[in-house]
Amino acid sequence: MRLFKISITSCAIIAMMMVVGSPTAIAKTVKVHLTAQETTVVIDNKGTKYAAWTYNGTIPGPLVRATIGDTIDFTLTNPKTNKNSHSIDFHAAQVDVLKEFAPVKPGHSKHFKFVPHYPGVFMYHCGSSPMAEHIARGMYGTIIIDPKHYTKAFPKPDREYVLEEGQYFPNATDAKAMIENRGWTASLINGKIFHYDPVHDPNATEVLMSKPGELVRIFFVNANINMPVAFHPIAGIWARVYPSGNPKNVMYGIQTYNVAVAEGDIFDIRSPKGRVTNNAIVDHTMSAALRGAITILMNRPDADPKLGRGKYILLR
Ligand SMILES: [Cu+2]
Repeated sequence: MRLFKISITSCAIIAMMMVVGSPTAIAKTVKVHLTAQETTVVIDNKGTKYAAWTYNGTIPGPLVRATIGDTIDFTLTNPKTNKNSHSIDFHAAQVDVLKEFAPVKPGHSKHFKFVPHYPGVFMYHCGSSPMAEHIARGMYGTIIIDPKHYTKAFPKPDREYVLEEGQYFPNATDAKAMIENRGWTASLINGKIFHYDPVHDPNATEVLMSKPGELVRIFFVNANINMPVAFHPIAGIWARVYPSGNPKNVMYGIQTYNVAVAEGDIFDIRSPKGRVTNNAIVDHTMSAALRGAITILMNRPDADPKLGRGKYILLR
């Protein structure tokens, strides 16, 4: 009887694979272990140090990625060497804010599971008090929940990149100023000012790349404390924008899209074929763009084939 059940299950899985053409459709458990680290990080291309609070030692925290139907098996560790309580708030989860998202004291840890019910791109962050300080100091990241398969309206991209924007408050201890939006001096893209912009910062060494005509998909999260983001690709147009990254939410031919605080969206862009072009992907809000929120996307035949794939979708 047991054997019979197993063979039925196997047949069902094989049939499912044939329907969607991808083994990723088999539900799996994705183990995620984040450790709160109160540490020093570098926040620009010349090596300026900052007293950060992080997940696993980086701003932003690690990229978490799963497919609809998967189970996220999550653990947060807050080492006893830390001075503060920390927590996790996954925007992809439907749980209890007073239980799963509750603060974890130094020397303790928290474990829970959830099954995401919506595909898309979502922020995660620390919700411990004062939340403005925990996020401003760097306790945020991105979780991508992929749909089970691509469609005509949500095609498979040639390259993928994750970009997360944050406000930089050099006075890390003034939570009141953060709440009142005073004293922020720069914008961070994936944790650094002008991270991928050698045009405005000669110390920048990285850019995003694609080949002319390729479809580039950007997973964008606004991790600012108070400022919406006017997300615009200079010298290009968003071919499609998917609010919250859900393939069912699709808009075409968008020049600038307003991304609310704590919103994540997917942006597709395709460069012209047959010529070298560059885009400057900006937060068109001038106080953000000219203080760090510009990212160069180079579209050229010799684009590094590693970039925008595998572990190189969130460039450190
Ligand atoms: Cu925290």
